[in-house]
Amino acid sequence: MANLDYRTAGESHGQALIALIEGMPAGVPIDLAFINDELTRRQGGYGRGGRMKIERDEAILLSGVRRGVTIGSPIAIQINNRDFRIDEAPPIHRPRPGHADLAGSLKWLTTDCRETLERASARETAARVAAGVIARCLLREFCIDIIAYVVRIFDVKATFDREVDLSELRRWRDANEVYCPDPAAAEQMIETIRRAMVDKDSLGGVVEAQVRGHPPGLGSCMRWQDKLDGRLMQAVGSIQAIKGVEIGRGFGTAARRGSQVHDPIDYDPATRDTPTLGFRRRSNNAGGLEGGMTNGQPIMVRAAMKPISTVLQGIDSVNLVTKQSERSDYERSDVCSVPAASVVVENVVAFEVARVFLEKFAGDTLREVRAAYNSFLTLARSL
Ligand code: EPS
Repeated sequence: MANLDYRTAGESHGQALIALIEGMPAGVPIDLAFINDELTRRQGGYGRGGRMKIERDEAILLSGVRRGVTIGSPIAIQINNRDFRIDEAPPIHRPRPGHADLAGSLKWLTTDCRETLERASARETAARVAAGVIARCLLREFCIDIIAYVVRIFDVKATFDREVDLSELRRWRDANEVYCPDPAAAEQMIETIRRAMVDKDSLGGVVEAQVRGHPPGLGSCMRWQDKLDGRLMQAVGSIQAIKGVEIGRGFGTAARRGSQVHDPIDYDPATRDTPTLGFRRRSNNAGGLEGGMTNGQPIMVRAAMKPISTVLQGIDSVNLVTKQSERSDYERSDVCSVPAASVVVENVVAFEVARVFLEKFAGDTLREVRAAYNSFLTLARSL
């Protein structure tokens, strides 16, 4: 059986986006409404521009699912672009600093940045979200839950209790347009984005994801390629406009002594029957990952997003045809898409967790995966 994996295809103004997911066992119920809700959330968030008024992202399940349940074959999902005009869209000759425009034009030997930007565009993340939700349909069967939310936009930082139930955290997050669990910070974030809009500028921020309910031992320290922390960094770091990824306390650990960083271990027999197997940590600076493997604590991932590179006021650039100095091109853009990026991070993290979950508990059918999972927990509890 194929390892769980996915690919995406599609251009920003092409006919459609495609997600192709392979290696999903048979027997997993697929929740189409869940996919579409996440696609809608990804389109939202305060600070989005004109394009999102055009699009209505909706997943069309082309294959791999029969009567709402996977049958083990590749799952293809199509999301149509309403703004389909790739052949008519004008050439772009003045690369936007920060975008893929210049590097791509040099790479593909063209003076038309559109050849590159059509694929480099964050439009592609709709397909990643769809794939991530498919993975979550499997994780749900094992009560593994994932959330991501916005913790910072520009200089506004959120303060809230990260350890509350995910349902509560989700309720806080979904109560405002910037997907931030702190309502006071959310208001300031909205005002900050509004001011950037007036100034014809753009803003970045920080997103945080948490995974809970998973067992220890996902990922491996045996081959560097299998370390889950490294895989999460690659998956999250490859999301458009992400410039930094931290696990747990991340860069903050460098400024503390070891005794203040490493999370002391306790054993509580009362929680032995949960997926943590009874082991508890007094803190979670490791972000749930040690040696590239889950240790049973929540996985914590943070991602820094740069300000969007298409800015209304333009940035000094060079016309690739004339080689004269000019301001960068502008058609339309978002001012801030950190809230949308949080939806992408949430689902991209989910896919990586499902991937390592199936590596450990592989099976052609959900029943076999469940049996492998239960058998592992039984053996681990009998240590
Ligand atoms: C993007 C530019 C904008 C964004 C787009 C990402 O698109 P357009 O050039 O059509 O106005 O709206 O994001 C999406 C379309 C999306 O679905 O998130 C870019 O250059 O990266």
